[in-house]
Amino acid sequence: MGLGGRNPGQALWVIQQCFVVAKAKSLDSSFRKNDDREQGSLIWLSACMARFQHGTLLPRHASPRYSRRLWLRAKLLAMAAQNPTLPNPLARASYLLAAHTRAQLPPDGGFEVAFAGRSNAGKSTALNALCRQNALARVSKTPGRTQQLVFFDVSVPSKDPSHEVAPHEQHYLVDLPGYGYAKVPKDLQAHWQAFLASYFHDRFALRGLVVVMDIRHPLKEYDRQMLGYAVERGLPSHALLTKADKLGRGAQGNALQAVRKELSSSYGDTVSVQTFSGESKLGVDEARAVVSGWLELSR
Ligand SMILES: Nc1nc2c(ncn2[C@@H]2O[C@H](COP(=O)(O)OP(=O)(O)OP(=O)(O)O)[C@@H](O)[C@H]2O)c(=O)[nH]1
Ligand SMILES: [Mg+2]
Repeated sequence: MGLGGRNPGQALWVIQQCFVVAKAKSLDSSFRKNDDREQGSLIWLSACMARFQHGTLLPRHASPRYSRRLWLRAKLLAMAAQNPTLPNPLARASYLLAAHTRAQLPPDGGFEVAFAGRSNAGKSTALNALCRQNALARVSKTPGRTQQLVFFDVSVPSKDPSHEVAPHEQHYLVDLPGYGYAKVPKDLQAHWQAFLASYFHDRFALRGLVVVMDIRHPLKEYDRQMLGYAVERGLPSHALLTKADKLGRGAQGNALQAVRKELSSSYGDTVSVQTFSGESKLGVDEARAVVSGWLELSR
């Protein structure tokens, strides 16, 4: 029994719905990691569709169980097509520039959210996950990969393409160089520290700070220093306890509780915290909502 045996008209409709999803997704160059499997299913379903039209939807030996699995998968994908996920205003992020000195910073006046954290903590990975892009920020196993303040543009495009977005309407995500990597030469470390301190001190556009910490080693000295900068100037901060996929559920919960307690005793309620994983995508929607809220972006 093939799909056609169930109800050919309905089966064709379901598969056509899958095509709609496939087409919409292929327009979006950035697939979520989890979507790769879905894309595989869609390619497979496309092949089925072609065979459906030629009256040979499934091989003759296809078992009822196999047919049913195909049917269910098609139905789920069609349901997904009817319930599109929430819009992601960060998905349009594109690389703008990398600044090594103050003079290289883009004009100050719009909205910015900075991502800070120890070297190798997972800042660039978190940024990519929020923007649902795999290769926006450079990720590396080798610590010290991000060596400047890297700006990504998430501004709402101007309605009139001949007009540039005004400086006060510009929206950026900023990937900061990781701190605490011993192999970075001393003078470069001193340069970053001074540059970051001045950036935090008087960057008007800065609306929020995300501090990315490995869930297994949270709240080290430099993390506290960063949070201190933010609290000093009344900037809201959000801590991402990342690489949560490396711990079991219970250990994740314990780590979250412990960090929450420490943050509230040191900084009151100005610093929020959540568990996160760039690998399993745990907590991505929650973090994206915080960042988009600070940037006042809803579309
Ligand atoms: N398992 C797991 N690995 C992660 C996660 N996030 C990042 N990694 C890995 O950790 C390493 C460092 O990630 P990056 O995103 O480059 O870290 P970074 O903080 O930007 O590092 P620097 O730019 O060097 O400061 C890479 O090998 C990532 O694949 C996560 O949530 N889970
Ligand atoms: Mg990085």
